[in-house]
Amino acid sequence: MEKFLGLPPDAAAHGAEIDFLVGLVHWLMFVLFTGWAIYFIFTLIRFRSSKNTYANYHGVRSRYSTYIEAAVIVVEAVLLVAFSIPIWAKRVDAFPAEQNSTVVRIVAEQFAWNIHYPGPDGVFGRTSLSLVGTDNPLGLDRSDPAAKDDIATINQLNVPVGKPVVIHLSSKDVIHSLNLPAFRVKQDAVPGLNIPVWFVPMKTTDAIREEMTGSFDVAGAVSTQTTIRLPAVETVRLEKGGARDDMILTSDVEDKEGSTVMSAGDDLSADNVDLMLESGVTEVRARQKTVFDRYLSMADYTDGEGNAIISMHESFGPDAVTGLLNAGITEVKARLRSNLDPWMVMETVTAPDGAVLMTKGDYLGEEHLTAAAAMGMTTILVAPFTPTEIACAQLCGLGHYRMRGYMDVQTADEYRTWVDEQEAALRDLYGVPADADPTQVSASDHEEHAQ
Ligand SMILES: [Cu+2]
Repeated sequence: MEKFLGLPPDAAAHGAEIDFLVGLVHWLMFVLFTGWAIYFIFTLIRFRSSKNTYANYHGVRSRYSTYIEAAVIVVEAVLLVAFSIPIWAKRVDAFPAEQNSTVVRIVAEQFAWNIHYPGPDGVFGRTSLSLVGTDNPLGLDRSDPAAKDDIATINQLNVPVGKPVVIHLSSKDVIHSLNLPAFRVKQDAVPGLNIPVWFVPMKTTDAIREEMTGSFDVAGAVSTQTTIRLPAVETVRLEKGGARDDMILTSDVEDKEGSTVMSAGDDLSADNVDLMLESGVTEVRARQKTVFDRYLSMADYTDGEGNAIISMHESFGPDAVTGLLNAGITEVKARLRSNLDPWMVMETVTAPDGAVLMTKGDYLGEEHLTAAAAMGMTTILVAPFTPTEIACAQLCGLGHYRMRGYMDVQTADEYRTWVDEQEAALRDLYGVPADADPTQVSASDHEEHAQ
C-alpha cells in the first residue's frame, strides 16, 4: 500500500511508523469505499420503483447494518488507540535532550523560512521586533554577546545526519505549515506561539539523491524540434472603436513632433488605439500576439548588422519575436522547453574528443540535453536537485507556492565545515564573540568533503 501511495522517500527515524499508519488508514478507507459502493448499487437494484410501488413503513428489520457499523467503530478505535495516539505521544512527549541535538529556530513569513542557529555557544541571541527589517528578518540584536555567533539564513536549513534535530517553530504573520516531506514532519507555525518539533534525519541529502537516481528521456526532449513560422508584420489602419486586442506593435509609434506615443510590444487595445488616433497616427505596423515562450531557440539569430537577437536555448519572448520579424526572419528552428524541474546530473558525460560535457552534481540544463542528443545519448542519469526541500503546507497567501526552502542533510564533517564558514563570515562582520568556545570557532581547516 505504501508503495502504491507514492510517498516521498523516507529519511527519518520515525518515518516507517508514520508510513505504516498512513497505509493502515488507507486500507480502512479502501474497504469502506468499496463496501459503500457495493451497498449503494445493491439498494439501487433491490429498491427499484418497478418492484416497490408502495412505501414500506417498517424499515430495516435485520441487524446486519448495526453489526457493520459497530465493526467500523471498533477498527477505528483500534487505529486510534493502538497506533495513532502512541505515535503522536512520542512526537510531542519524547523530545531528545537539546544538548545532544541540533537546535534551530524557524520563523515563517510570507513567503520565506527564516532560520536561526544559536551558534557554538548554544544560546539564541536576543531578537527584537524593532530590529526586524529586510536585511534582518529575524530582528536579531547583534550587540547582544550571545547573538554574535548566531547563524541566520533564509530558506537554507543545514543539519548533520544521525543526530536529533529540534526545531522551535513560529510565524511572523499568518499561519504557515512547516513541511519536510522526506522527514515526515508537518507542523503548523502559528503567530504568537513557539511550537517545538523534532525528528532524526537518518540519510544525507546526497544519499537520498543516489536512491532517487533515474534516467531522463533525452531523446524525447529533443524530438520536439520543429520549425516555427512567425506571424507576419502587417500594416493596420487605425479606426475609432477599432481595437485589435489580438495584435501588438512591432515598432515604436511617434506623433508628428517626433515624440513617442506607443512602444513596440504595446497592444492595440481600445485605449491605445484612441490615444494614437488623438496624436494623429492612422497607420501602424503590428503582428499577431501569438506567444512562443514555451519554445527554445535551436540556433543563434542575429540582425543584418550582426547584433544578437536570440541565442541558442533562449526562449522566444515577445521582444525576441518582434526583433526577428524586424530583421526579416520569418522562420526559426525551435524545440519545446523540457519543463525541467531542477534535476541534477548524476553521471559524468564525456564527448568523443574527451571534453567533459557535464559532471555529477551539475544542474541539468537545456544545453546539456542538446549536447547529449548530438552525441547519440538517449537517456541521462538524473536525480532531483532538492530531494529534501522545505515546503509550506498551508495556503498562507497567493505566493504560498514560492515558499520553498532547501534542506541539506550533511555528514558531520560537511556540517562542521558549513558552520565554520558561516562563523568565519560572522567574525568578519561582528568580531569574535566574547563567550564562544575558541576551539569551535577557530578558522576552518576542513576540506570540502565530496560524497
Ligand atoms: Cu506559508
